[in-house]
Amino acid sequence: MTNALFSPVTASFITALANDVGAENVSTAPAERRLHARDMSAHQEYLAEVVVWPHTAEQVAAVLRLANEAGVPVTAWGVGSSLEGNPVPVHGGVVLSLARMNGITAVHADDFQVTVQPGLPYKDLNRQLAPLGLFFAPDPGANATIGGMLANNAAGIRTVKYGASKDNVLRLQVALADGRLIQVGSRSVKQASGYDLLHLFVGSEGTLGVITEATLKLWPIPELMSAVVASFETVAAAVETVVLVRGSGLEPAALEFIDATHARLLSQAEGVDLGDQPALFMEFHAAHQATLQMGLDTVQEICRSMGAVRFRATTDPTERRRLWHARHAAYEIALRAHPQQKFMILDVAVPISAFPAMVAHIEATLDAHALTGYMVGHAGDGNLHVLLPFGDEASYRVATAVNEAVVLQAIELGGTATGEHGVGFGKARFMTREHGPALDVMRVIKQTLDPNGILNPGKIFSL
Ligand code: LAC
Ligand code: ZN
Repeated sequence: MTNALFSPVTASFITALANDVGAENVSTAPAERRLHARDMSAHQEYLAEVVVWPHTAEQVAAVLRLANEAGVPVTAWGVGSSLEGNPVPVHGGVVLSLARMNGITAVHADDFQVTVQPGLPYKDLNRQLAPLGLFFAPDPGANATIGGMLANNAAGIRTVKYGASKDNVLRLQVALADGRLIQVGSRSVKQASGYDLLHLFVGSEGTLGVITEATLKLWPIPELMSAVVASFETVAAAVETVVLVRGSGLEPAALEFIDATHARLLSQAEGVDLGDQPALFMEFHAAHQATLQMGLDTVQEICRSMGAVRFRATTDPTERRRLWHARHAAYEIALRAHPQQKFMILDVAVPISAFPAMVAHIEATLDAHALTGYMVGHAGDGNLHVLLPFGDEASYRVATAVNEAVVLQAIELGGTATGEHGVGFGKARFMTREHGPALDVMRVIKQTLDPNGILNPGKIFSL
């Protein structure tokens, strides 16, 4: 997409970039540009004109200063695992990859904190932290980078207990459009000092600044973990159980819902027996066996009272890992099952009490369009996805209409257009409806921090 607001990347601009970050960290090769043109969704791809790989915060700041002066757009890139086109360079310009800033800067084990560079994938971080008995809790599934997770406020399966990315960060260093480097937040867990700029940058999708360093909260790896799968005759019984389990005060570490079509699909693909009925996956963490057992007994009682047809609890690590692997890979498994098709991935969230109504609305909408969709959701926090296969222009239009109906219903129920995948360009058209005049306030903030609009243009607001 070309835009009169932006300048093209020129030979002298490339030379200046190479001066700032080193010629070996700048590429205009078509292959590199193609590798940074699309995310993991089916959203359209756009090519940047140049890809750069800075190694330091100062280099990130220098690239932004240069681009700001030249009027060239800059889109930050972690690993491209997002699902709403969030890091796709829709206006061309520079893709600023954080891939080479992927180290741990400092471990503050006694404070349960770690300071990292933004390009470090969270699974790699957790592998390195494991010997210390600590982990970073948000787990979006794909091996997203810390910077990308914070920029999009990614969440995942364990959010119900440990919170989303925004709840697990204390301090950021951010490069602004004009090349300033600022610190926001602090290493203190309690913070009451001035405006909460930390959380302004979290979820801003690279439109207000580029995260160059982050201090994260860590949790002790739980002593004991159990996994539970419970199947129900009806979707309604399964989702009502979700509300009861939350209400019991048990604090599940995960409380996931899958519908019958998805249960069948995952069972075939992963060799885990999930039956062919709507099911809940749960995980419980505890420091003592007795606490864990008491929790499991309560959960079993709740599930039975809701007419569960199967209930299986396990503390066996291999079985637990297989089960969660099947859940984490739900999207990839659906993709493999429909090799000729693409998927639209819905992502809405509602207050937990409205979750049954949200699910019922989705079922009715899919039925009305005679569509198969795979429902899967972080039910414990009211977050729901539908994976909708489409093959041609006509089925794409139907999927788009279903997405729209579901988003509008989520907003109607007091929820939001996106629980965890962010806005990108996929959800931009719903922002006015969701936020009303608050969207104008967001625009003012954007204008203040990025007056030339060079940072990830075309996201959140509109193309
Ligand atoms: C999941 C991704 C799609 O929950 O967010 O599997
Ligand atoms: Zn999800």
